[in-house]
Parts: sequence; structure tokens; C-alpha cells
Amino acid sequence: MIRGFKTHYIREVEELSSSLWDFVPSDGEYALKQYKMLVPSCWESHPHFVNYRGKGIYTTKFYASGNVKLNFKGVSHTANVYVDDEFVGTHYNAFTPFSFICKNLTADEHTLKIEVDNDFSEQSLLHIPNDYMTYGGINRGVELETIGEIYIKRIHFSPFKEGDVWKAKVKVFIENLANDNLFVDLKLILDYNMFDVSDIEVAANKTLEVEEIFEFKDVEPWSMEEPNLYIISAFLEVEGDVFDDYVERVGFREITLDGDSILLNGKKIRIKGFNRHEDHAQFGCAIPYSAMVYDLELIKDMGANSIRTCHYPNDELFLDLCDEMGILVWEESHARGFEEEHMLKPNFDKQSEDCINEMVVEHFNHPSIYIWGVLNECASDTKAGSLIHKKQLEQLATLDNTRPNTFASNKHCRDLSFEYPTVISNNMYPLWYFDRSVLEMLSGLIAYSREHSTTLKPYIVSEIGCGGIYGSRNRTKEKWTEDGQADILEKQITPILENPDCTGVYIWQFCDIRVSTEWAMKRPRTHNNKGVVDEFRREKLAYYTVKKVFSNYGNYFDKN
Ligand code: ADA
Repeated sequence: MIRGFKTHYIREVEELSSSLWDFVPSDGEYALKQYKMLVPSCWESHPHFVNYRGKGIYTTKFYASGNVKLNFKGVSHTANVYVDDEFVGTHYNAFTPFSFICKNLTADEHTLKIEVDNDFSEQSLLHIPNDYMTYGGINRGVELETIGEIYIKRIHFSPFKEGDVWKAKVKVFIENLANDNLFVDLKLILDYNMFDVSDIEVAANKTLEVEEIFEFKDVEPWSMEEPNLYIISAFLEVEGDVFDDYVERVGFREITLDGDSILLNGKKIRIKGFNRHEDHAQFGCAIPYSAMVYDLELIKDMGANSIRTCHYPNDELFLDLCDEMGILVWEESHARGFEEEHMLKPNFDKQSEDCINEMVVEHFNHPSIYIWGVLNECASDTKAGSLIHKKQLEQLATLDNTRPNTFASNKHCRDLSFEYPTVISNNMYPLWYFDRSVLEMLSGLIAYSREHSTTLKPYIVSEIGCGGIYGSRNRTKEKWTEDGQADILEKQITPILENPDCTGVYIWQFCDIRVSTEWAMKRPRTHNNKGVVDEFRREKLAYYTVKKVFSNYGNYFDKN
């Protein structure tokens, strides 16, 4: 399963994942031995590769002819792709999708080979030893599309309301692979709303963006309580013959800012959220659909209404579920804890820019995504680091001016970058890493952020939490006990939810996660143990504390 809905009815699409591929590790104890490896999965889920960091070669066969488009939803962390031993392309970053086109294949069986590398090196500036695990393998879906010489590359759907009428700016990206200019007609259908755009000329070897604003009748808005979704289908025709299609799923909702408030369809939202890493004891980062659903059921059971995809773009299948279940998403590009020196390394800008671009361009249509984030706990307190924050936030705003943007700062009253985001966020750990009053710290940080940005902006506590080892029970409520975690967490989140100047809170974190070996001496069990459930999703006492506290607060500030 690649997406939560059928993406084509006319274009031929074949899922190449959900199957065993040939796998040969290049290094380590089992180097050059032949294996069958499930795609998608992490190789760490195979008993021989639980700690394997290196390269491996995946191969599979497919039958096709003509032009094909190979779509990869996530390969960790570098993929070199070959078809019939011809190099097709390379991609860096485990957490963003990518595609390659192969033209004029002969009608035959072909071999797809992917060299995968999850090693740390100077070439990898975003995947580094960190307080989460960089797994290895083809962790997300792979599909094969058969396309003609001209096809629909994507659709971007930006809904807005004018009075009582829902409208949307619709951009359809049409790519012409031929060496001649081609003419096509475009038809769009959403429920009973149908639109035609005729005589579109697409220049040879170019992609044309067809942009129109349409009015949509008899549609219901998307909200947390009623997450109404609609299928929008685009068809390409020549003289009435339909030869290509592209299907997306969208929601009619508007995110706007009003001073220190974030509004969803005009109502001021209160964030009751969790930071959630894509990590599971059994599946690593390749969390299967049923386990994604279980995570979201637990999150809703606790009364949470939002997920922060710390610290990287998530599997689109998970975002589809958030669309369907009315869970708001703060999706962020891949970055955690980079110092200025690291951010100034030659490849950093390009690798960051590519990740941000792929995140926004590919995930643009998800109504659940209400804000984009970058640069978690990076050097926002130095001049050079601040300029990089400015650059990445401007890139976000250019790619998508329909959503706010932010970065989670831990530089607090040294931060130099609060001028640049449209929403200000802080990670803070009073009562855990240091003994300070939550309220005093929160008030001080809100005041500082207001003094250091020219306009009044919404403020979110993007991380707060504490550790608790599953099964460690003690009435002393010492740190690392479940009792202590539940006690501290209640004292941390209650004053935040009580503070009208704060849009809300993301608890760090939903589940315990595996971390890099290099962090072993900083993290008991080589895990980050601040989850309210452990890595198997076994609830800790804190689960029930959060459920109790969150139940006292609604999804919106104003009662109506
Ligand atoms: C930081 C960081 C998280 C995690 C957390 C912790 O806020 O953003 O990724 O490392 O600290 O557990 O201390």
C-alpha cells in the first residue's frame, strides 16, 4: 500500500513494494551473502542486520515498455538507482520521496537495482549520529507507472473561502517528454464540480503549470471533528480520447493567523500534541499501515489533536491517515541539533534545500498539515546560523504561502531568529533537565519572543517532557520511574495549556525510540525514554496522566 486512496484509474500503476527483493550486503559479517529482503522494511528488522551500518544492493524485476516513472517514497539514506545496469539517478535523504523516468524501454522484463547506503560520512550532513536512529533499507513504498510522451506530473490544490463560497487555486503540472510541442485538453472533476481547460500547448521537454481558480459547490469543510475529504481527478485528453489521469485527495480548510492565534476555518485552535518519531521496536522506521493506525488511535484516545513529525518529513501513508482522522500535522524538514560549524559545511544548504522542496512539493495537498517546520534546535543564536534560518523559512514561504512556518528553538533568550518565522516555537524541559518553574520559564520566553519579532505571532511549546523507563515503578517518584514521569509531565503541560498566550503544546514524546549507538552513554538502553508509551506501544503511567489533563481542554480556545 502506497497511499490511502487510488491515485490512478487510467494510468497503469504497479506496486513493486510489498514483496521480497534480492538483497546482498556489501560489508559486515554477512557481506556478499544472498538474501531475500522485504520492501518496504528496515534491514535492521532482519536478525542478521540489527546493527548493520553500510551498503547493500537490492534488485527486483519488472515488465514494461515505453516510458516508465519509478516512484520511491523513502530509501534510507542514499539510493543509487539502476535499470538494466544503466545508472538512472541518485537521491539523498531517507525521508523524502523521489522519482526517475526511463524512456523508450523495450517491451520486456527489466532489472531494477538500488544501491542503498546508510553510513555516516562527510557526504551525509543531515543523517548523522543522533538522538534518533538512521535505519537502512528501502523503508517506504516503490511503484512503477507507465506514462506516454505527455503526462500529469502533479496537482497542487489551495482552498480558500470567499464569503460562503469555497474556492481553490488549482495548479496542474503537465510534463511533455517529447521533442515536439504538444496540445492537450484538461478535464477536472471533484464530486459534481467539473471544469475544462482546452487547447493547452506544452513545449517540448518542458513542464507547464496550468493554474486556474475554480468555485466548488456543495462541499463541506475539513475540520478535526469532521475531516471531510474529496477526490479530485484530472484527465488529459486529445480529441476527446482520455489517455492519462492523476487523482488526488483534498480537504476544504483554511489556516490563517490573527495576532497570537492560529485559526482553522476562522476558529482559534489549541494544540494538544505529541512529537512522534517514525520508530518501532519491531519495524524500525518502516512502520506498517496497521501500526500507524494503532499509533493514531492511542493519540486520539489520549485526547491529542496534533502530531509534530520530529524531525523529518513522514511517510505519506501516515499523512493520509491524519487527513482521514482529523489530526493536525506540523511537518518539518530533516534537521536536529546542528551547530553553526555543521550548517556552514558545503553540502548542508543543498541537502536542506532539496529536503524542504521535496517535502512541500510532494505533501502540499494534505489538509492535515497546518504548518511547516525547519531546523529543530539548530544555530538560531549566531549571525550565520540565523541567516540560514532566514533562507530556509523564506524557501518555505515561497513554496507555500497558504500555511504558516516555524522552527523549534532551544536557544531561548539568546535566539536571534524570531523575526523570520510566522509562528514562534520553543523546546523547553523545566523540571527535567533543570529545576525551574514552568510558568516562570514560559512567561519569560513568550515575553522575549514578543520583544524580538516586530509583529505579534502565535507561540507554541514544541517540546516539553521527561523520561520514564517502562516497568520502573517506585512511590519515590524518582526520575526515570514511570511514577516520576507522570508526576513531572502533569506539572509541565498544565500551566502551558492554561496560558492564553500559548497556542499549545507538543509533548516530547509519543513513544520511546532507538537512538544512534554513539548516544548510548547519554540515553539509557540506547533509547530515548521520554515516550508515554514504550517502543512496543505499551502504555506507561504518563499515558493516563496526559489523557486526564488533555481531557480538560478543547480543540479551540473560543467556546463557540
Ligand atoms: C531536544 C530534541 C529532541 C530530543 C529531546 C530530548 O529537544 O529536539 O530530538 O533529543 O531534546 O529528549 O532531550
